[in-house]
Amino acid sequence: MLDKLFFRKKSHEQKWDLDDNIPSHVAIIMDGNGRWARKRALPRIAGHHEGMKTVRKIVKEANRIGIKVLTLYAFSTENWKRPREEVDFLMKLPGEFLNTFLPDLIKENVQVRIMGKKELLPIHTVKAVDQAISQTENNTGLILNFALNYGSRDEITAAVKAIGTDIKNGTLDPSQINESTIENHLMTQGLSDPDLLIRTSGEVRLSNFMLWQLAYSEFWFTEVYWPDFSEDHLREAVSQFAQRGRRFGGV
Ligand code: V07
Repeated sequence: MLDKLFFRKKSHEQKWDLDDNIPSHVAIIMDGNGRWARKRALPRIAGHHEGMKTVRKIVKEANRIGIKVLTLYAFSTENWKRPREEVDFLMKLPGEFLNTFLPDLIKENVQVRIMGKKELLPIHTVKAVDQAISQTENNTGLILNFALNYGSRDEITAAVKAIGTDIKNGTLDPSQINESTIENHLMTQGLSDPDLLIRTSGEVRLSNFMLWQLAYSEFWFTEVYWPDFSEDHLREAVSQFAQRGRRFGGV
């Protein structure tokens, strides 16, 4: 099985067989950029910049594998607590990433999406991101979904607030609330739940990432720092996913 999935198709452009059980939606917590830099006696921002290049590599490979949705945790609601200079640098990365790679992403039919609160983001970041969203909104290939100023508790709080407003307006009765009601108010509306969560750099926790959506997902952890994460690591994670049976609480 591992042979079949991991080696036979490696380095070929062909998509994997339909019955290979490729995860449709893969979510990644891209951790370890700062530690990657420290190991090399470089500033943390050098790690973030290298991590941005890894994003490009992994998007390309995800597309090649046939993954439909790739959600990447780029900036959390907690990341504002970092030093001012680091936050300023991070906020320039979406613009730099898109300046460098958007033409390629368009050629590859990738659709860029964002989830998170736009409010606190600098205007230059919002502009870069909005432009990419509108330029790719009709693309039908891989959905590249960046979590930017995202926190899952924040997302759920906003959903509850909106549902409360619907009730107050009389457009919703509490007896009608079901799981779909909640899903339709989350920032992932229209996307399937992640089949596979990957976290790099050896930390084994969720850090306020997609708490609702990851309820039934498989988790795959690696000690590798995000800037060192390679196409082969992604294939290894996908290949292990394909071998695990998921039961959704059934038998
Ligand atoms: C960021 C690079 C990856 C490692 C994690 C932290 C640093 C790509 C983006 C991005 C975001 C939105 C968008 C296009 C690109 C990004 C931040 C940090 C804040 F539309 N990488 N990357 N954004 N890092």
